[in-house]
Amino acid sequence: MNFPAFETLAVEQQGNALLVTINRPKAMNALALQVVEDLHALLDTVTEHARPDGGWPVRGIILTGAGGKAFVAGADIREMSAMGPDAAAAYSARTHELTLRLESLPIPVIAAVDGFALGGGCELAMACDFIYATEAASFGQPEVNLGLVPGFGGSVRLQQLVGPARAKELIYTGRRIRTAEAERIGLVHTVFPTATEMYDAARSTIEDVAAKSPVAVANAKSTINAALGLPTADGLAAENRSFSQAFGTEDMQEGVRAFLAKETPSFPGK
Ligand code: DAK
Repeated sequence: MNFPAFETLAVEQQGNALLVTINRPKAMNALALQVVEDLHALLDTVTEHARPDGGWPVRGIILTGAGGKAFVAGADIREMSAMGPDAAAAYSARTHELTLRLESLPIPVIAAVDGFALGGGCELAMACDFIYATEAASFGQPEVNLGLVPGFGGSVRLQQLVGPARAKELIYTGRRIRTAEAERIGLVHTVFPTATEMYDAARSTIEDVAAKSPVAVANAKSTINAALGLPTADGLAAENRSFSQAFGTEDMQEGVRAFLAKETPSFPGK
């Protein structure tokens, strides 16, 4: 698999996982527009090859930050200070599009957070399927300190994860929270003592997923995302469509056949 040369990303395939590292450690991996554009270019390549029947061995992405101090410390404040309304609108459009693309990928994306995940960094992590973090990580939406409001989906995704009251308290105060609290309120999925253990667990999760039907995993992800925030009856209708479509897939035939034959399934990804 060939990727274009990225100015701000390091990309490495590890088994079935693609480890994507935002690599601007001197600026705490702040989300400059170039980072957003590099992530788009990465997703162009992934989307091209990660179709369930695409035969590509990457079954999940681990998104992280370089340097051990930060996942991402937010939008690049220096770059933002030079923006006028037009540049801000273009930045806004590209960043929103990026989070929607992460959510619509047919494979899971795990945010692996060691250090600061602030502002746009916390929002980028929330656009992943779930967040693994080290004990040393911290999270927050400090935009109010800059006279800003969350602009990268935080007003929407934070309350989906932790509920509106907790989201409001965190956003109104800009307070930074440690991983233990982030886990308690449902923002972080699992906490690890060290970064090594976190990356091992993320890889292991993706290897677990890689043994399953790629079509079923992709459908589960799109159905859960589509059902988010819908009235219950509409969410159930989305699930019904996805469930019935599964009966037309070769993966479902293979999974059921293998179970009845007491064999390990070999999913064709169709
Ligand atoms: N942008 C640019 N540079 C940053 C940065 C950032 N967000 N965060 C840190 N840096 C740089 C620092 O300027 C410093 O650079 P030098 O001075 O060495 O050149 C270097 O990283 C190290 O930072 P510190 O010296 O401050 O290191 P400390 O360990 O003392 O503190 C810190 C680390 C992360 C707690 C602190 O740097 C900090 O508070 N950083 C700012 C965090 C923050 O406020 N983030 C939220 C930014 S607002 C939008 C989409 C998204 C957004 C907005 C709009 N649209 C779609 C329109 C998002 C907005 C935000 O994220």
